Amino acid sequence: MQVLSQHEGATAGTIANVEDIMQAVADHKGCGTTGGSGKASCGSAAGQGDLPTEIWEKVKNHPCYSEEAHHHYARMHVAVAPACNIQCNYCNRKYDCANESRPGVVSEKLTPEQAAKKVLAVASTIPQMTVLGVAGPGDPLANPEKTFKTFELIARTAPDIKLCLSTNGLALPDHVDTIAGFNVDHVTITINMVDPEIGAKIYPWVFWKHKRYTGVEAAKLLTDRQLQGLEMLTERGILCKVNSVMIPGINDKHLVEVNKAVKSRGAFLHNIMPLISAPEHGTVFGLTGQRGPTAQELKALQDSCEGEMNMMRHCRQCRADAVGLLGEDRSAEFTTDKIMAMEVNYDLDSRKAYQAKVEVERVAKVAAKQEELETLAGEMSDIKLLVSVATKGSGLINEHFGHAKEFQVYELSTAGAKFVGHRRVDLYCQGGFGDEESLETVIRAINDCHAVFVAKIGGCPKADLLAAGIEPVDQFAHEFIEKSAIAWFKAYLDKVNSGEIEHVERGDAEIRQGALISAA
Ligand code: CLF
Ligand code: SF4
Repeated sequence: MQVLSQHEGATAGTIANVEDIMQAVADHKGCGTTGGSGKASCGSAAGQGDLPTEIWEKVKNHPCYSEEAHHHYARMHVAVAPACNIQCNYCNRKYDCANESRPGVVSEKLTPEQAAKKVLAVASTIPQMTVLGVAGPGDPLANPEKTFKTFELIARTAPDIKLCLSTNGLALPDHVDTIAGFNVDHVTITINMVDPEIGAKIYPWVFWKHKRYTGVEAAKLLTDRQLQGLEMLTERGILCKVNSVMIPGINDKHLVEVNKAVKSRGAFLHNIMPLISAPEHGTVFGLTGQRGPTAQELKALQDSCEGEMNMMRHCRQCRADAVGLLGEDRSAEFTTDKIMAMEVNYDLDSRKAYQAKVEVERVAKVAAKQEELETLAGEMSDIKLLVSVATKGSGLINEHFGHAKEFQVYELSTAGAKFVGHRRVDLYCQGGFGDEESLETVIRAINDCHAVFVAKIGGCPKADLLAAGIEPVDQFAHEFIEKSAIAWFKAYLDKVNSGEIEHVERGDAEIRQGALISAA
Protein backbone atom coordinates (compact mmCIF):
# COMPACT_ATOMS: atom_id res chain seq x y z
CA MET A 1 0.00 0.00 0.00
CA GLN A 2 1.42 3.34 -1.01
CA VAL A 3 0.48 6.24 1.22
CA LEU A 4 1.44 9.75 0.18
CA SER A 5 1.33 12.66 2.58
CA GLN A 6 -0.44 15.74 1.23
CA HIS A 7 2.87 17.48 0.76
CA GLU A 8 4.44 14.51 -1.00
CA GLY A 9 1.33 14.30 -3.11
CA ALA A 10 1.68 17.94 -4.07
CA THR A 11 5.26 17.70 -5.17
CA ALA A 12 5.79 14.22 -6.53
CA GLY A 13 4.93 14.13 -10.18
CA THR A 14 3.36 17.59 -10.36
CA ILE A 15 5.39 18.87 -13.27
CA ALA A 16 5.26 15.60 -15.17
CA ASN A 17 1.49 15.50 -14.85
CA VAL A 18 0.90 19.07 -15.99
CA GLU A 19 3.11 18.40 -19.01
CA ASP A 20 1.26 15.16 -19.72
CA ILE A 21 -2.06 16.96 -19.60
CA MET A 22 -0.82 19.71 -21.91
CA GLN A 23 0.47 17.03 -24.29
CA ALA A 24 -2.92 15.31 -24.25
CA VAL A 25 -4.46 18.66 -25.15
CA ALA A 26 -2.03 19.17 -28.02
CA ASP A 27 -2.85 15.67 -29.29
CA HIS A 28 -6.53 16.47 -28.97
CA LYS A 29 -6.43 19.68 -31.02
CA GLY A 30 -8.40 19.57 -34.19
CA CYS A 31 -11.31 17.66 -32.71
CA GLY A 32 -11.78 19.82 -29.65
CA THR A 33 -13.51 22.54 -31.53
CA THR A 34 -15.92 20.43 -33.46
CA GLY A 35 -18.37 19.65 -30.65
CA GLY A 36 -21.91 20.02 -31.82
CA SER A 37 -24.65 21.34 -29.67
CA GLY A 38 -22.36 21.46 -26.66
CA LYS A 39 -21.21 24.92 -27.63
CA ALA A 40 -22.23 27.34 -24.97
CA SER A 41 -20.15 30.43 -24.92
CA CYS A 42 -20.90 31.98 -21.60
CA GLY A 43 -22.99 29.81 -19.34
CA SER A 44 -20.37 30.19 -16.69
CA ALA A 45 -19.26 33.72 -17.51
CA ALA A 46 -20.51 37.15 -16.56
CA GLY A 47 -23.41 37.86 -18.87
CA GLN A 48 -25.72 36.60 -21.58
CA GLY A 49 -23.09 37.04 -24.29
CA ASP A 50 -24.26 35.10 -27.35
CA LEU A 51 -26.35 32.61 -25.37
CA PRO A 52 -29.89 32.27 -26.73
CA THR A 53 -32.36 34.03 -24.44
CA GLU A 54 -34.22 30.83 -23.51
CA ILE A 55 -30.94 29.26 -22.30
CA TRP A 56 -29.88 32.43 -20.50
CA GLU A 57 -33.20 32.49 -18.66
CA LYS A 58 -32.49 28.96 -17.42
CA VAL A 59 -28.95 29.62 -16.21
CA LYS A 60 -28.81 33.23 -15.10
CA ASN A 61 -29.99 32.58 -11.54
CA HIS A 62 -28.61 29.07 -11.16
CA PRO A 63 -25.53 29.26 -8.92
CA CYS A 64 -23.93 26.16 -10.45
CA TYR A 65 -24.68 26.82 -14.13
CA SER A 66 -23.53 30.47 -14.00
CA GLU A 67 -20.29 31.42 -12.27
CA GLU A 68 -21.45 35.00 -12.03
CA ALA A 69 -24.76 33.98 -10.42
CA HIS A 70 -23.03 32.02 -7.69
CA HIS A 71 -21.93 35.21 -6.00
CA HIS A 72 -25.57 36.24 -5.57
CA TYR A 73 -27.91 33.23 -5.63
CA ALA A 74 -28.14 30.21 -3.36
CA ARG A 75 -29.11 26.58 -3.78
CA MET A 76 -30.31 23.99 -1.37
CA HIS A 77 -30.26 20.20 -1.37
CA VAL A 78 -32.67 17.83 0.34
CA ALA A 79 -31.28 14.44 1.32
CA VAL A 80 -34.19 12.23 0.30
CA ALA A 81 -32.31 9.57 -1.69
CA PRO A 82 -30.31 7.19 0.54
CA ALA A 83 -29.76 4.14 -1.73
CA CYS A 84 -27.23 3.73 -4.52
CA ASN A 85 -26.96 1.33 -7.45
CA ILE A 86 -23.21 1.47 -8.07
CA GLN A 87 -20.00 1.58 -6.04
CA CYS A 88 -17.32 4.21 -6.64
CA ASN A 89 -13.85 3.74 -5.18
CA TYR A 90 -13.93 7.29 -3.79
CA CYS A 91 -17.16 6.71 -1.87
CA ASN A 92 -17.83 5.39 1.60
CA ARG A 93 -21.52 4.48 1.92
CA LYS A 94 -21.59 5.76 5.49
CA TYR A 95 -21.43 9.22 3.98
CA ASP A 96 -23.03 11.17 1.15
CA CYS A 97 -22.65 10.52 -2.58
CA ALA A 98 -19.15 11.75 -3.32
CA ASN A 99 -20.13 12.53 -6.91
CA GLU A 100 -21.83 15.68 -5.67
CA SER A 101 -20.50 15.92 -2.17
CA ARG A 102 -17.42 15.74 -0.03
CA PRO A 103 -16.42 12.40 1.44
CA GLY A 104 -16.76 12.29 5.19
CA VAL A 105 -19.88 14.45 5.50
CA VAL A 106 -23.18 12.94 6.59
CA SER A 107 -26.51 14.52 5.81
CA GLU A 108 -29.74 14.25 7.76
CA LYS A 109 -32.11 12.10 5.70
CA LEU A 110 -35.63 13.40 5.03
CA THR A 111 -38.98 12.11 3.78
CA PRO A 112 -40.37 13.95 0.72
CA GLU A 113 -42.90 15.69 2.99
CA GLN A 114 -40.18 16.88 5.38
CA ALA A 115 -38.15 17.98 2.37
CA ALA A 116 -41.03 20.05 1.00
CA LYS A 117 -41.46 21.78 4.36
CA LYS A 118 -37.72 22.44 4.49
CA VAL A 119 -37.74 24.03 1.04
CA LEU A 120 -40.51 26.42 2.04
CA ALA A 121 -38.72 27.25 5.29
CA VAL A 122 -35.45 28.01 3.51
CA ALA A 123 -37.15 29.91 0.67
CA SER A 124 -38.87 32.14 3.25
CA THR A 125 -35.63 32.81 5.11
CA ILE A 126 -33.21 33.07 2.17
CA PRO A 127 -35.01 34.90 -0.67
CA GLN A 128 -32.02 34.47 -3.00
CA MET A 129 -32.39 30.64 -2.82
CA THR A 130 -33.48 29.86 -6.37
CA VAL A 131 -32.61 26.18 -6.92
CA LEU A 132 -33.57 22.94 -5.19
CA GLY A 133 -31.30 20.01 -5.95
CA VAL A 134 -31.61 16.32 -5.11
CA ALA A 135 -28.05 15.04 -4.95
CA GLY A 136 -28.02 12.16 -2.55
CA PRO A 137 -26.92 11.00 -0.10
CA GLY A 138 -27.07 8.04 -2.54
CA ASP A 139 -28.27 8.31 -6.13
CA PRO A 140 -31.57 10.15 -6.75
CA LEU A 141 -32.57 7.77 -9.55
CA ALA A 142 -31.87 4.71 -7.41
CA ASN A 143 -34.67 6.20 -5.25
CA PRO A 144 -37.06 7.41 -7.96
CA GLU A 145 -40.26 7.42 -5.88
CA LYS A 146 -38.77 9.60 -3.15
CA THR A 147 -37.03 11.92 -5.60
CA PHE A 148 -40.04 12.49 -7.83
CA LYS A 149 -42.47 12.77 -4.91
CA THR A 150 -40.24 15.55 -3.58
CA PHE A 151 -40.27 17.30 -6.96
CA GLU A 152 -44.05 16.97 -7.18
CA LEU A 153 -44.59 18.56 -3.76
CA ILE A 154 -42.19 21.42 -4.42
CA ALA A 155 -43.47 22.18 -7.92
CA ARG A 156 -46.92 22.56 -6.37
CA THR A 157 -45.99 24.69 -3.34
CA ALA A 158 -43.00 26.72 -4.56
CA PRO A 159 -43.33 27.02 -8.34
CA ASP A 160 -40.64 29.72 -8.71
CA ILE A 161 -37.89 27.36 -7.54
CA LYS A 162 -35.87 25.56 -10.21
CA LEU A 163 -35.58 21.79 -9.80
CA CYS A 164 -32.18 20.18 -10.23
CA LEU A 165 -30.93 16.60 -10.13
CA SER A 166 -27.54 14.93 -9.93
CA THR A 167 -27.09 11.26 -10.83
CA ASN A 168 -24.48 8.65 -11.62
CA GLY A 169 -26.51 7.98 -14.79
CA LEU A 170 -27.01 4.21 -14.53
CA ALA A 171 -30.79 4.46 -14.23
CA LEU A 172 -31.08 7.69 -16.20
CA PRO A 173 -32.46 6.40 -19.55
CA ASP A 174 -35.42 4.86 -17.70
CA HIS A 175 -36.42 8.18 -16.13
CA VAL A 176 -35.82 10.81 -18.79
CA ASP A 177 -39.52 11.22 -19.61
CA THR A 178 -40.44 11.63 -15.94
CA ILE A 179 -37.65 14.19 -15.50
CA ALA A 180 -38.92 16.12 -18.51
CA GLY A 181 -42.49 15.83 -17.19
CA PHE A 182 -41.51 17.65 -13.98
CA ASN A 183 -39.91 20.48 -16.01
CA VAL A 184 -36.52 19.74 -14.52
CA ASP A 185 -34.26 22.02 -16.56
CA HIS A 186 -30.92 20.98 -15.06
CA VAL A 187 -29.46 17.51 -14.73
CA THR A 188 -25.93 16.59 -13.69
CA ILE A 189 -24.40 13.25 -14.66
CA THR A 190 -21.12 12.16 -13.13
CA ILE A 191 -19.03 10.71 -15.96
CA ASN A 192 -15.49 9.77 -15.00
CA MET A 193 -14.62 7.71 -18.07
CA VAL A 194 -15.75 6.58 -21.49
CA ASP A 195 -13.26 3.70 -21.57
CA PRO A 196 -14.43 0.64 -19.57
CA GLU A 197 -10.83 -0.42 -18.89
CA ILE A 198 -10.34 2.84 -17.00
CA GLY A 199 -13.82 2.53 -15.51
CA ALA A 200 -12.93 -0.83 -13.96
CA LYS A 201 -10.31 0.99 -11.86
CA ILE A 202 -12.95 3.40 -10.52
CA TYR A 203 -16.07 1.22 -10.16
CA PRO A 204 -15.85 -2.24 -8.57
CA TRP A 205 -19.50 -3.03 -9.35
CA VAL A 206 -22.84 -1.77 -10.60
CA PHE A 207 -26.28 -3.21 -9.83
CA TRP A 208 -28.76 -3.25 -12.70
CA LYS A 209 -31.98 -5.17 -13.30
CA HIS A 210 -31.53 -7.34 -10.18
CA LYS A 211 -28.01 -8.34 -11.19
CA ARG A 212 -24.58 -7.29 -9.97
CA TYR A 213 -21.96 -6.64 -12.66
CA THR A 214 -18.24 -6.27 -11.94
CA GLY A 215 -15.03 -5.21 -13.67
CA VAL A 216 -14.96 -4.07 -17.29
CA GLU A 217 -18.47 -5.41 -17.91
CA ALA A 218 -19.85 -3.17 -15.14
CA ALA A 219 -17.98 -0.12 -16.44
CA LYS A 220 -19.14 -0.75 -20.01
CA LEU A 221 -22.76 -0.93 -18.87
CA LEU A 222 -22.35 2.26 -16.87
CA THR A 223 -20.71 4.32 -19.61
CA ASP A 224 -23.24 3.16 -22.23
CA ARG A 225 -26.16 4.10 -19.99
CA GLN A 226 -24.59 7.46 -19.02
CA LEU A 227 -24.00 8.54 -22.61
CA GLN A 228 -27.42 7.30 -23.70
CA GLY A 229 -29.07 9.24 -20.87
CA LEU A 230 -27.09 12.37 -21.75
CA GLU A 231 -28.20 12.19 -25.38
CA MET A 232 -31.83 11.62 -24.40
CA LEU A 233 -31.82 14.63 -22.09
CA THR A 234 -30.16 17.04 -24.51
CA GLU A 235 -32.54 15.93 -27.28
CA ARG A 236 -35.34 17.14 -25.01
CA GLY A 237 -33.65 20.50 -24.42
CA ILE A 238 -32.70 19.77 -20.80
CA LEU A 239 -29.43 21.44 -19.79
CA CYS A 240 -26.86 18.87 -18.77
CA LYS A 241 -23.79 19.38 -16.67
CA VAL A 242 -21.22 16.62 -16.50
CA ASN A 243 -19.24 16.19 -13.29
CA SER A 244 -15.93 14.33 -13.50
CA VAL A 245 -13.69 13.45 -10.59
CA MET A 246 -10.02 13.95 -11.53
CA ILE A 247 -8.04 10.96 -10.25
CA PRO A 248 -4.32 11.40 -11.00
CA GLY A 249 -2.79 8.38 -12.70
CA ILE A 250 -6.20 6.83 -13.42
CA ASN A 251 -8.37 9.17 -15.49
CA ASP A 252 -6.58 12.55 -15.50
CA LYS A 253 -5.38 12.45 -19.10
CA HIS A 254 -8.46 10.49 -20.18
CA LEU A 255 -10.79 13.30 -19.04
CA VAL A 256 -9.86 15.21 -22.19
CA GLU A 257 -11.54 12.37 -24.12
CA VAL A 258 -14.49 12.43 -21.74
CA ASN A 259 -14.82 16.17 -22.39
CA LYS A 260 -14.88 15.54 -26.12
CA ALA A 261 -17.47 12.72 -25.77
CA VAL A 262 -19.88 14.73 -23.62
CA LYS A 263 -19.47 17.88 -25.66
CA SER A 264 -20.40 16.03 -28.84
CA ARG A 265 -23.54 14.76 -27.10
CA GLY A 266 -24.68 18.24 -26.18
CA ALA A 267 -23.53 18.69 -22.57
CA PHE A 268 -23.73 22.34 -21.56
CA LEU A 269 -21.09 22.50 -18.85
CA HIS A 270 -18.22 20.30 -17.67
CA ASN A 271 -17.25 20.34 -14.01
CA ILE A 272 -13.91 18.63 -13.37
CA MET A 273 -13.56 18.27 -9.61
CA PRO A 274 -10.50 17.17 -7.64
CA LEU A 275 -10.55 13.76 -5.99
CA ILE A 276 -10.85 14.32 -2.24
CA SER A 277 -9.08 11.38 -0.68
CA ALA A 278 -7.78 10.74 2.81
CA PRO A 279 -7.42 7.51 4.82
CA GLU A 280 -9.92 8.72 7.44
CA HIS A 281 -12.69 8.80 4.80
CA GLY A 282 -12.50 4.99 4.69
CA THR A 283 -12.82 4.88 0.89
CA VAL A 284 -10.88 2.46 -1.31
CA PHE A 285 -8.85 5.33 -2.75
CA GLY A 286 -8.34 6.87 0.69
CA LEU A 287 -7.04 3.59 2.08
CA THR A 288 -4.79 2.81 -0.89
CA GLY A 289 -3.18 6.25 -0.76
CA GLN A 290 -4.57 7.44 -4.09
CA ARG A 291 -3.79 11.14 -4.10
CA GLY A 292 -5.93 13.98 -5.45
CA PRO A 293 -4.59 16.55 -7.94
CA THR A 294 -2.69 19.69 -6.99
CA ALA A 295 -4.20 23.07 -7.79
CA GLN A 296 -1.91 23.48 -10.80
CA GLU A 297 -2.79 20.04 -12.21
CA LEU A 298 -6.51 20.70 -11.84
CA LYS A 299 -6.29 24.12 -13.48
CA ALA A 300 -4.15 22.79 -16.36
CA LEU A 301 -6.76 20.14 -17.13
CA GLN A 302 -9.67 22.58 -16.84
CA ASP A 303 -7.85 25.08 -19.07
CA SER A 304 -7.13 22.37 -21.61
CA CYS A 305 -10.80 21.38 -21.87
CA GLU A 306 -12.01 24.97 -22.18
CA GLY A 307 -12.73 25.29 -25.87
CA GLU A 308 -16.23 25.67 -27.12
CA MET A 309 -17.60 24.18 -23.93
CA ASN A 310 -17.83 25.93 -20.60
CA MET A 311 -15.87 24.61 -17.68
CA MET A 312 -17.34 24.96 -14.21
CA ARG A 313 -14.65 26.03 -11.77
CA HIS A 314 -16.73 27.18 -8.83
CA CYS A 315 -18.08 23.81 -7.63
CA ARG A 316 -17.81 23.41 -3.84
CA GLN A 317 -18.49 19.65 -3.76
CA CYS A 318 -21.37 20.39 -1.44
CA ARG A 319 -23.09 18.04 0.96
CA ALA A 320 -26.43 16.38 0.17
CA ASP A 321 -28.23 18.75 2.58
CA ALA A 322 -26.27 21.92 1.73
CA VAL A 323 -28.10 25.24 2.09
CA GLY A 324 -26.93 28.71 1.09
CA LEU A 325 -24.55 30.37 -1.32
CA LEU A 326 -21.93 28.00 -2.71
CA GLY A 327 -19.03 28.30 -0.31
CA GLU A 328 -21.19 28.98 2.73
CA ASP A 329 -23.20 26.31 4.48
CA ARG A 330 -26.28 27.22 6.48
CA SER A 331 -27.59 23.65 6.82
CA ALA A 332 -27.23 23.80 10.62
CA GLU A 333 -29.95 26.49 10.71
CA PHE A 334 -32.41 24.11 9.05
CA THR A 335 -32.28 20.80 10.90
CA THR A 336 -35.51 18.77 10.94
CA ASP A 337 -36.31 19.79 14.53
CA LYS A 338 -35.91 23.47 13.72
CA ILE A 339 -37.91 23.26 10.48
CA MET A 340 -40.82 21.46 12.08
CA ALA A 341 -40.99 24.17 14.75
CA MET A 342 -40.74 27.01 12.21
CA GLU A 343 -43.67 29.09 11.09
CA VAL A 344 -43.28 29.29 7.35
CA ASN A 345 -44.37 32.36 5.46
CA TYR A 346 -43.67 31.71 1.79
CA ASP A 347 -44.22 35.05 0.08
CA LEU A 348 -43.52 35.02 -3.64
CA ASP A 349 -43.77 38.81 -3.99
CA SER A 350 -41.16 39.53 -1.35
CA ARG A 351 -38.85 36.94 -2.90
CA LYS A 352 -39.22 38.63 -6.27
CA ALA A 353 -38.62 42.07 -4.75
CA TYR A 354 -35.44 40.88 -3.08
CA GLN A 355 -34.19 39.28 -6.30
CA ALA A 356 -34.86 42.51 -8.19
CA LYS A 357 -32.47 44.27 -5.78
CA VAL A 358 -29.88 41.57 -6.40
CA GLU A 359 -30.15 42.22 -10.14
CA VAL A 360 -29.45 45.93 -9.63
CA GLU A 361 -26.32 45.02 -7.66
CA ARG A 362 -25.27 42.58 -10.38
CA VAL A 363 -25.61 45.18 -13.12
CA ALA A 364 -23.55 47.68 -11.09
CA LYS A 365 -20.84 45.08 -10.58
CA VAL A 366 -20.55 44.23 -14.27
CA ALA A 367 -20.52 47.94 -15.23
CA ALA A 368 -17.72 48.67 -12.73
CA LYS A 369 -15.68 45.82 -14.13
CA GLN A 370 -16.16 46.98 -17.71
CA GLU A 371 -15.13 50.51 -16.82
CA GLU A 372 -11.95 49.33 -15.08
CA LEU A 373 -11.17 46.99 -17.97
CA GLU A 374 -10.84 49.97 -20.26
CA THR A 375 -7.77 51.08 -18.30
CA LEU A 376 -5.99 47.96 -19.58
CA ALA A 377 -6.64 48.83 -23.23
CA GLY A 378 -3.35 49.08 -25.09
CA GLU A 379 -1.37 47.07 -22.49
CA MET A 380 0.78 44.53 -24.36
CA SER A 381 2.02 42.37 -21.47
CA ASP A 382 1.99 38.53 -21.57
CA ILE A 383 1.91 38.35 -17.78
CA LYS A 384 -0.80 36.13 -16.32
CA LEU A 385 -1.00 35.69 -12.56
CA LEU A 386 -3.35 34.51 -9.84
CA VAL A 387 -4.76 36.42 -6.88
CA SER A 388 -7.01 35.17 -4.11
CA VAL A 389 -9.92 36.97 -2.50
CA ALA A 390 -11.70 36.75 0.86
CA THR A 391 -15.42 37.24 0.22
CA LYS A 392 -18.76 36.56 1.86
CA GLY A 393 -20.59 36.96 -1.46
CA SER A 394 -22.20 39.62 -3.66
CA GLY A 395 -18.97 39.85 -5.65
CA LEU A 396 -17.38 42.03 -2.96
CA ILE A 397 -14.11 41.92 -1.04
CA ASN A 398 -15.94 41.81 2.24
CA GLU A 399 -14.32 39.15 4.45
CA HIS A 400 -11.62 39.47 7.10
CA PHE A 401 -8.53 37.36 6.35
CA GLY A 402 -8.86 35.53 9.65
CA HIS A 403 -12.54 34.68 9.13
CA ALA A 404 -12.23 33.27 5.61
CA LYS A 405 -13.16 29.60 5.22
CA GLU A 406 -12.21 29.75 1.57
CA PHE A 407 -10.50 32.08 -0.88
CA GLN A 408 -11.73 32.65 -4.40
CA VAL A 409 -9.01 32.64 -7.05
CA TYR A 410 -8.90 34.94 -10.09
CA GLU A 411 -6.51 34.87 -13.00
CA LEU A 412 -5.42 38.35 -14.05
CA SER A 413 -4.13 39.29 -17.48
CA THR A 414 -4.57 42.13 -19.93
CA ALA A 415 -7.85 40.39 -20.86
CA GLY A 416 -9.19 41.15 -17.37
CA ALA A 417 -10.05 39.14 -14.26
CA LYS A 418 -11.30 35.57 -14.67
CA PHE A 419 -12.61 33.38 -11.87
CA VAL A 420 -10.61 30.14 -11.94
CA GLY A 421 -11.39 28.40 -8.67
CA HIS A 422 -11.47 28.53 -4.92
CA ARG A 423 -9.41 27.13 -2.08
CA ARG A 424 -10.97 25.91 1.13
CA VAL A 425 -8.86 26.61 4.22
CA ASP A 426 -8.83 26.18 7.97
CA LEU A 427 -9.94 29.30 9.85
CA TYR A 428 -6.92 31.39 10.81
CA CYS A 429 -8.70 33.33 13.56
CA GLN A 430 -9.73 30.97 16.36
CA GLY A 431 -11.49 32.56 19.33
CA GLY A 432 -9.90 35.95 18.70
CA PHE A 433 -6.37 34.64 18.21
CA GLY A 434 -4.40 33.75 15.13
CA ASP A 435 -3.52 30.08 14.77
CA GLU A 436 -0.01 29.69 13.30
CA GLU A 437 -0.67 26.15 12.11
CA SER A 438 -3.76 27.25 10.19
CA LEU A 439 -1.81 30.13 8.67
CA GLU A 440 0.66 27.66 7.21
CA THR A 441 -2.18 25.72 5.59
CA VAL A 442 -3.68 28.95 4.22
CA ILE A 443 -0.34 29.90 2.69
CA ARG A 444 0.00 26.45 1.13
CA ALA A 445 -3.54 26.72 -0.27
CA ILE A 446 -2.87 30.08 -1.98
CA ASN A 447 0.83 29.60 -2.63
CA ASP A 448 0.33 30.04 -6.39
CA CYS A 449 -1.11 33.56 -5.87
CA HIS A 450 0.76 36.85 -6.08
CA ALA A 451 -1.66 38.68 -3.78
CA VAL A 452 -4.56 38.10 -1.42
CA PHE A 453 -7.37 40.67 -1.29
CA VAL A 454 -9.10 41.03 2.08
CA ALA A 455 -11.41 43.45 3.88
CA LYS A 456 -9.06 43.49 6.86
CA ILE A 457 -5.94 41.71 8.08
CA GLY A 458 -3.84 41.74 11.23
CA GLY A 459 -0.13 42.56 11.43
CA CYS A 460 1.13 39.01 12.09
CA PRO A 461 -0.46 37.21 9.14
CA LYS A 462 0.43 40.20 6.95
CA ALA A 463 4.13 39.75 7.74
CA ASP A 464 4.01 35.98 7.18
CA LEU A 465 2.22 36.37 3.85
CA LEU A 466 4.78 38.92 2.68
CA ALA A 467 7.59 36.59 3.73
CA ALA A 468 5.94 33.88 1.58
CA GLY A 469 5.87 36.29 -1.39
CA ILE A 470 2.09 36.91 -1.27
CA GLU A 471 1.06 40.56 -1.06
CA PRO A 472 -1.83 41.20 1.36
CA VAL A 473 -4.10 43.87 -0.21
CA ASP A 474 -6.68 45.60 2.00
CA GLN A 475 -6.99 48.90 0.16
CA PHE A 476 -10.08 47.70 -1.76
CA ALA A 477 -12.14 46.65 1.28
CA HIS A 478 -15.88 46.30 0.47
CA GLU A 479 -15.35 47.10 -3.22
CA PHE A 480 -16.20 44.86 -6.18
CA ILE A 481 -13.72 42.00 -6.66
CA GLU A 482 -13.09 42.12 -10.41
CA LYS A 483 -12.91 45.90 -10.65
CA SER A 484 -10.42 45.99 -7.75
CA ALA A 485 -8.34 43.10 -9.08
CA ILE A 486 -8.03 44.79 -12.48
CA ALA A 487 -7.00 48.09 -10.83
CA TRP A 488 -4.35 46.27 -8.76
CA PHE A 489 -3.10 44.41 -11.86
CA LYS A 490 -2.77 47.67 -13.82
CA ALA A 491 -0.64 49.11 -11.01
CA TYR A 492 1.38 45.86 -10.93
CA LEU A 493 2.08 46.09 -14.66
CA ASP A 494 3.09 49.73 -14.29
CA LYS A 495 5.62 48.74 -11.62
CA VAL A 496 7.00 45.92 -13.77
CA ASN A 497 7.23 48.21 -16.81
CA SER A 498 9.04 50.91 -14.84
CA GLY A 499 11.52 48.37 -13.42
CA GLU A 500 10.33 48.98 -9.85
CA ILE A 501 9.59 45.26 -9.44
CA GLU A 502 10.44 42.11 -11.34
CA HIS A 503 7.65 39.70 -12.26
CA VAL A 504 8.32 36.18 -10.93
CA GLU A 505 6.27 33.03 -11.45
CA ARG A 506 4.72 31.45 -8.34
CA GLY A 507 4.78 27.74 -7.44
CA ASP A 508 1.97 25.21 -7.05
CA ALA A 509 -0.68 25.14 -4.31
CA GLU A 510 -2.33 22.43 -2.29
CA ILE A 511 -5.99 21.46 -2.49
CA ARG A 512 -7.09 20.81 1.08
CA GLN A 513 -8.24 17.29 1.84
CA GLY A 514 -8.65 17.15 5.61
CA ALA A 515 -10.28 20.56 6.03
CA LEU A 516 -13.30 19.34 4.13
CA ILE A 517 -14.33 16.73 6.67
CA SER A 518 -15.75 18.93 9.36
CA ALA A 519 -16.50 22.03 7.34
CA ALA A 520 -20.13 22.94 7.78
FE1 CLF B 1 -27.13 20.98 -6.40
FE2 CLF B 1 -25.68 20.07 -8.29
FE3 CLF B 1 -27.98 21.11 -8.89
FE4 CLF B 1 -26.00 22.63 -8.10
S1 CLF B 1 -24.76 21.49 -6.51
S2 CLF B 1 -27.67 19.28 -7.71
S3 CLF B 1 -26.05 21.44 -9.96
S4 CLF B 1 -28.07 22.69 -7.32
FE5 CLF B 1 -23.17 22.79 -7.67
FE6 CLF B 1 -22.64 21.75 -5.34
FE7 CLF B 1 -20.87 21.56 -7.25
FE8 CLF B 1 -23.08 20.23 -7.39
S5 CLF B 1 -21.56 23.43 -6.32
S6 CLF B 1 -21.52 19.95 -5.84
S7 CLF B 1 -22.16 21.39 -9.03
FE1 SF4 C 1 -21.24 6.78 -3.65
FE2 SF4 C 1 -22.48 8.46 -5.27
FE3 SF4 C 1 -20.79 6.64 -6.29
FE4 SF4 C 1 -23.15 5.89 -5.28
S1 SF4 C 1 -22.80 7.19 -7.10
S2 SF4 C 1 -21.18 4.93 -4.87
S3 SF4 C 1 -23.40 7.29 -3.52
S4 SF4 C 1 -20.26 8.35 -4.96
